Amino acid sequence: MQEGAILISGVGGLGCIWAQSAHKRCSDLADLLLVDADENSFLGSSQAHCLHLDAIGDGNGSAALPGLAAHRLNEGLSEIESLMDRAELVIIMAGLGGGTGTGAASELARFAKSKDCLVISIAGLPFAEQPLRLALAEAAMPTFDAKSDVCIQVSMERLAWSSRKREEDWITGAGWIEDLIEGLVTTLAQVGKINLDLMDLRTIINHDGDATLIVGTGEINNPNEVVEIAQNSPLSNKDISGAKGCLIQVEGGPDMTLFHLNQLAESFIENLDDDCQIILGARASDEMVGKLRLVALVSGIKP
Ligand SMILES: Nc1nc2c(ncn2[C@@H]2O[C@H](COP(=O)(O)OP(=O)(O)OP(=O)(O)O)[C@@H](O)[C@H]2O)c(=O)[nH]1
Ligand SMILES: [Mg+2]
Repeated sequence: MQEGAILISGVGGLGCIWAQSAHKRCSDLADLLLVDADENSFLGSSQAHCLHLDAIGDGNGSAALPGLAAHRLNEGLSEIESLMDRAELVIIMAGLGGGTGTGAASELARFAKSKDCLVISIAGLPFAEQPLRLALAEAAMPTFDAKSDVCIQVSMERLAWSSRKREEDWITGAGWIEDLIEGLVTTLAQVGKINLDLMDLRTIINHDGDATLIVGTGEINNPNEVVEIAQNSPLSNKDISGAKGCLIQVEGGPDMTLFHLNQLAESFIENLDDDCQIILGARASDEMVGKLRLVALVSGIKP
């Protein structure tokens, strides 16, 4: 792995599923780390670095005890230290409300920050009809948020609702999470028409206030619709009007022109502050023929 390395990591059952499916889309550009108490989460991922938090020695999970999961993670840090030393951006995914993800994800974020990595987290929040899980998740959320540079909260209810419309499985994130990670990783790891890098990401993240990530994919002939899809994505839970910083990556096929790029960017930027610092990147790839994808990191949002 070269300098500026990206590490995609999943913590707990759902986090590992999300991380694995996102990593499949960009496996030559990022490393994969899976952390769980349940060894079944590691099946089918031969390329993954796995950290097994064997809480009670039966290999089956940490039985809704976040504190124990956090403790086990800290005991296993030496196993992942060299991976963290190499990484510059760490993406952490976890569904909160169980034991492992709730307890260990923020500890992983803390460790990554201690190694000077940029940390972007995706936290799934449980369904309202799971009150105990919801309470555990809400108690853990502020710490996870504080240990991350950007923490995106995904309501699983919203995810499930949009997945039904797409006739896809919410547990796999219905493609939204994969799109977001793939967009982010290709933005930062590959040379595009206009190249962005981790320095640009740091610049935008450093604005005071909240930050969030937004993604949308649509048809090349309708850039405005791509912006609408991005704004209505189940992953964007924050009001971005008046934002002070924005890193935008537009991806398309070889058929993408500067006209498409400008139209998409302008339609998105309209909602932000007049003085918003904007960094724009673009990339063309054969897989995106006929399509446009917008990935934006928006910062300086009023909390
Ligand atoms: N309704 C529903 N919710 C789920 C399902 N799987 C995961 N969740 C939600 O996702 C959250 C995290 O689940 P997991 O990732 O499996 O939990 P974990 O981190 O592995 O935690 P432990 O297994 O308790 O150690 C839970 O709080 C649930 O709200 C599912 O199949 N159905
Ligand atoms: Mg589990």
